[in-house]
Formats: sequence, structure tokens, C-alpha cells
Amino acid sequence: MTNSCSQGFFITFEGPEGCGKTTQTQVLAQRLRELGHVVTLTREPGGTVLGERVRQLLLHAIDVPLAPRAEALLFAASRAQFVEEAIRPPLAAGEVVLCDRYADSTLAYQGYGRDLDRRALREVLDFATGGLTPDLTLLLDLPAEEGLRRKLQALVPGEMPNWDRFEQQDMDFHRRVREGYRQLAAAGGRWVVVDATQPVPDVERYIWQVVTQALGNSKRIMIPVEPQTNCGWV
Ligand code: Z5A
Repeated sequence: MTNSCSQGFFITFEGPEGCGKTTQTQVLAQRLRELGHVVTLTREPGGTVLGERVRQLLLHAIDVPLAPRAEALLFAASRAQFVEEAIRPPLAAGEVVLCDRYADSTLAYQGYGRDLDRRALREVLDFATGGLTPDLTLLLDLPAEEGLRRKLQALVPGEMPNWDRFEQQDMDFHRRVREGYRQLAAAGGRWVVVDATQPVPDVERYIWQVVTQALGNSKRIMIPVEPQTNCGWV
């Protein structure tokens, strides 16, 4: 797959449930904006009117039976609209685009989690995205049990969890997803694995180091130099 429209820089965040993507994308967007970058922060499934409706169906309409292939194709349909409407325009305008989940989630959840044919899925993904791949993909890696524990911990005392279609899956499903991500990331290239078991500020520092280096290496976007104190992770 090739990127044909990028003047900007496309960064995706991936990982199992509760790995910290929402927390880290928000912090990173703010820090990049403080440096003067124009940043689009978006997410999948969602990010467009169509995507938000499909999200409802995929995650919350658990009374609607969905066969694994139907599920994969709904994610792909939503993504096709998402790429045209929410990703290509800001990239063409030279922005930094941060996306909480993208096509690799389909390989991890539908490919490894649901055990669908990953070669077929890659063809569907290529068609849906028109071949648009991220410049950088950060895998926030942590054990499946820990991600789900964090989500439970975030509930206010006495609150009953309102699990969505994926959160209701058994632990083996979530373990397959995590392992799938690790296998995808083993390809190297655009993938960087982040130890998401570390405290939030440490994860944040490491991501900042990786992102500023990637942006600095890119000929597309100039990033102003920041004081050394913000790059302390080892
Ligand atoms: N899905 C799919 O199957 N196929 C696809 O193609 C796509 C998606 C695109 C979307 O769920 C579901 O769709 C997802 C995969 C599937 N389901 N699952 N499972 P979503 O959008 O509702 O949720 P999510 O993407 O899975 O994210 P999340 O569960 O909301 O978690 P998160 O954004 O990665 O983490 P967070 O909200 O930042 O943090 C979770 C909690 O942990 C929170 O209380 C934080 O304060 C805490 N936290 C964060 N970082 C730390 C650290 N470092 N230490 C301790 N505590 C922390």
C-alpha cells in the first residue's frame, strides 16, 4: 500500500482495550498544538456522521446479531468514508493527523480476535482506505487483563459496567487481540511498541520522544526545537 496524498503526517494509536490511547492522544495533540502544529485528532469507529452511526451498531446494538465477516465489512465501510472525509483533507493541508485506532484494529480484532482470513482482510482494508497507511503507528502494549482492570477501576463505586460488544468477549479473545498486535508490530517499519504498563507521564515522555524524532526525520513538517527536559525517557 502507498500514501498518495500526504503533505502532512499521519499517526495512529493502536492497542488492546484500556491501553491508554485516549489519554495519550489528547496529551500529544495539546503538546503539538503548543508548538504551532495544526492537529486533527479523531477516532475509529466514528469520526464522521456515518462512522458514529456505524459505531452505535457495532458496539452498542448488541441485540443485533453480527457475523464476524459482516462486522469486518461494517468497520471497512465506515473507514472508507472516514478516510475520504476525515483523514485525506487534513493530510493534504499539511496537518498532523492523530487517529485513535485505524485499519490495524481490524487485523487485530477481526483477524486475530475473530480468526478471519487475514490475507482477505488486508485486501478489504486496501480497498477501503485506497491504500492510505499511517506514517507512524504506536502500539500501546499491555496485558489484556490489565487493560480491562483499568476500565473497571475507572467506574465510580456502585456503578455497574455497561460493556459493549467487544468488552463482553471472553479473556481469550482479548489475549488473541493483544498477541495479534504484537505480531503485526514485529514487522517493524512504521510500528513502534510502547510499554503501556508504565505510569502515564512516562508513557507520555516516550511517545513525545518517538513522535518528535519521526516528525524531525520527515521532510514534510518542520517542528520547532523543544527544551531537552521534555525528552527524558530511557
Ligand atoms: N474495533 C474493531 O473490532 N475493529 C476495528 O476495525 C476498530 C475497532 C476500528 C472501539 O472501542 C472497539 O472497536 C474496540 C475495538 C473495536 N473494542 N475493544 N475492546 P472504543 O473506541 O469504545 O474503546 P477503545 O478504543 O478500546 O479504547 P478504550 O477502552 O476507551 O481505552 P483507551 O482509550 O485505550 O484508554 P484510556 O481511556 O486512555 O484509559 C483507560 C483507563 O486507564 C482510564 O481510566 C485511564 O485513566 C487509565 N489509564 C490510562 N493510561 C494509564 C496508565 N499508563 N497507567 C494507569 N492507568 C492508565
